[in-house]
Amino acid sequence: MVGGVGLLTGFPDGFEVGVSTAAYQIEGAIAEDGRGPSVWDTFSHTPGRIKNGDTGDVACDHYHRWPEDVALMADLGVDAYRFSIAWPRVQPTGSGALNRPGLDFYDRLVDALLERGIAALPTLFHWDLPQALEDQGGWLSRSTAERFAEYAGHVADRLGDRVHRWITLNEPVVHMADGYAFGGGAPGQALMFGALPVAHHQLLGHGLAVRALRERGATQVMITNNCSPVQPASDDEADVAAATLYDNFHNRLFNDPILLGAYPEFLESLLGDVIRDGDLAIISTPVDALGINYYNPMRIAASDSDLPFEQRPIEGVPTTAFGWPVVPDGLRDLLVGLRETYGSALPPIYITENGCSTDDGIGDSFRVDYLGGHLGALRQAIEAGVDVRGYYIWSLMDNFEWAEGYHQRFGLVHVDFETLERTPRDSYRWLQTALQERKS
Ligand code: IFM
Repeated sequence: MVGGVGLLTGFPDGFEVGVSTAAYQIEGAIAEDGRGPSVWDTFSHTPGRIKNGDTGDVACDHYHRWPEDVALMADLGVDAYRFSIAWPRVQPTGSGALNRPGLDFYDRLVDALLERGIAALPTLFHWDLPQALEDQGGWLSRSTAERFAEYAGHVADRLGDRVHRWITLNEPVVHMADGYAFGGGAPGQALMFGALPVAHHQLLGHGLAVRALRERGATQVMITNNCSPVQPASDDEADVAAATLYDNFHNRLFNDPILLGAYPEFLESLLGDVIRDGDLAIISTPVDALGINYYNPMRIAASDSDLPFEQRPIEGVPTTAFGWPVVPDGLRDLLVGLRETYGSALPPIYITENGCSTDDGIGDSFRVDYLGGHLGALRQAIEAGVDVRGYYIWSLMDNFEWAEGYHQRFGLVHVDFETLERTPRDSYRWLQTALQERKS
């Protein structure tokens, strides 16, 4: 394939190609214009939490350099931009007074995107909870779900005349696991199974927010779940059981209540009276689409450790700079599997993240191969009848990769974190060619 020629042929008319980012990973300006502290500010400033002691204080300085970033997207030719809104920028303590300059920032961003013909797809929560809410229990507390829906309503009151599509939460499973079960991400709690209420409260917040957004005229509301096809490490009964268990925690815990209105039975019993009457009706308020972030499949074996399952390497495939296995067919298998599991309850799907980290550098043929392979697998899923409407690459540019700091680079655009200079990589040029070809 020369450049990206032919990359996007065979996708349905209107199939959306976009790029994704998240507020804490790119914005910087953490103490500017009235923004309040978030759990990630606290966590990244705690010694030993982040590789090299990195923080998101400056990140890509997108808060000031956003016009350049919008211009990069326009030149690239993408249809849409998925970004997240920083709750503490809009409502510094997570409840009560709004911060007008914070809302103004997103207002200007949305206008600039629309002027360049780029659709705006905001995510309302990508892990940067206002610290003040964490101090009151964070997502372990039911009231955070209510605060989240109020905040969603405030944002829609301001942007809803131009933004009609919303994502409520990003990867609630990862936020629960990293933030509250194992402690590798903010807020850094290690409660193991004690983190389960975080799942329910995020889901409740999602359902309440869907209602708040719809009341304000939203036409497309979705949640983004991180999903992986799960394979047992062997045919051994214990491994098969462990893989099923893992699938329940990773995939079904967040898909079943939304799409089927019920938790898998054993998870419902673990949640016990965290679930109140009427909650599942709220959580299963119909969504218009499902966002899926896919990175790799999981190979799971039984374990005698604190957890009943453990991850095993997938042999014989390339790995990203992060060490994640590259298995494009896993994307097709995941999507076909979702359709088999949920049937007519499965709404249209958007791949809201897919991408890989590579070593520093502008020549990124590894990323070109990665993205080309995954788009090919996606085309196969569509040919097999799965209704997929879009594909968003993680990420527009290198950014703060959570506990890995600036070490893992996912960008189509390279960022020099000393000078903040942006330089398009080869993958950017390759995608640009494909997008130009599609338009001609
Ligand atoms: O950077 C993250 C993003 O914030 C959520 N999904 C996975 C990406 C890569 O790790």
